[in-house]
Amino acid sequence: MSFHSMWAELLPVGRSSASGGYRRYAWTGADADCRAWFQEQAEARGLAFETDRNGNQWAWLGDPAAGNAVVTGSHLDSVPDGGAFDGPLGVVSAFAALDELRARGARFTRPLGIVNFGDEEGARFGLACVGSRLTAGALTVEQAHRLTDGDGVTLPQAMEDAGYDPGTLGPDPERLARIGAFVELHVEQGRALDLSGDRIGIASAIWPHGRWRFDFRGEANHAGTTRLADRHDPMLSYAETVLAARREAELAGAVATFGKIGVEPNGVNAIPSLVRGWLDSRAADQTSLDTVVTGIEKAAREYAAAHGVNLDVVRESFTPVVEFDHALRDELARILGTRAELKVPVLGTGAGHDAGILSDRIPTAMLFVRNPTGVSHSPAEYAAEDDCVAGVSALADVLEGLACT
Ligand code: HGY
Ligand code: MN
Ligand code: MN
Ligand code: MN
Repeated sequence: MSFHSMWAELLPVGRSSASGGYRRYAWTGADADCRAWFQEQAEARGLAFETDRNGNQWAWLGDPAAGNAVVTGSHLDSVPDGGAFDGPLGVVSAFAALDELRARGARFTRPLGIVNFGDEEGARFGLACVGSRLTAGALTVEQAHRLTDGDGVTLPQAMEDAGYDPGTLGPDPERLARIGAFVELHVEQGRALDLSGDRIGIASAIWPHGRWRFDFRGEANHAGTTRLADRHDPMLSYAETVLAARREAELAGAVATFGKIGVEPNGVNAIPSLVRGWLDSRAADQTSLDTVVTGIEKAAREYAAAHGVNLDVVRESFTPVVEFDHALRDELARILGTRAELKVPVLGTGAGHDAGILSDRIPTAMLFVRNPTGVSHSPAEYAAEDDCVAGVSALADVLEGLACT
């Protein structure tokens, strides 16, 4: 099946007709449809299909028990109103690259795995890379069982409702021990390749990044009768903090985003009692990231005090800088560098990935495909089909170089 036809088949799954964006959240109907698509692709190619203890899906050519497997793939879930390419491009390209290698008559000397990591975006339960974190032991079973969505549904309950047994969640060192290399192809979430005029790039590192929750607690009151001087309005402290985040990020050459907010009681005519804001901040190095978050928190505390509002700040997740495996990265550059038409730039990224979570357990690497506008986590996310096909061909070359005679 060609890249184009696979892409066309997956494209409508979980897509909103209103915005054209995706709502493929973990353990929902759209996720089930994506999972069914993955299993269909695997079985149509005669690959051994399995779902592991953490809900990640695997398709195997050869027996992984032989060890030293080469694995490729990504994720199929999305952020709220997300784009079509972030995640699915890596999974569709994996199946298409296998088809290309079979057409070339490549002979595999190592097991080849294709993976769909579950709940990479964390859109439903608020933590990114749940499937790969559990597998790598970077998230405990207790922590996973406490994850709860906006409707109060826990992760175990959501898995059960979707027909999966949450009792199996946990680290999977045996599985990781069988993998010699994981290569994730992903649409670039930025414009470096567009600016350099390249179709494909290789990842050098993932910036350190994290998520912090700012809880501003004030005093609920009547919006129409409470004098301004008598208010303890948490919305004001929150708004001033959002502006401070932008200032601190600019000063440190980092990024900081308040993209999610919760308001109680959330009434038009009520001064809020609670405003909950989630900060996503990332920087090229740890010192800059620490500087930004410290600066934002200091400003937030000053604003809260000025309005007689209480503030609690909770770090909900953090991923330290990921330097991808140098030997594997250089091997990809060697393999791809032999193709005349491809200069192969190496670039860092502020986006987190399953390859980053696994990088301290197994050698991992990433390939990026050009995104002409750089836009991601939006229905406008896009990659030209000829760049996607070039990505499939580059991935096929990499897999051939790593796993075939
Ligand atoms: O948020 C991220 O960086 C990734 O897309 N999950
Ligand atoms: Mn993403
Ligand atoms: Mn992604
Ligand atoms: Mn990923």
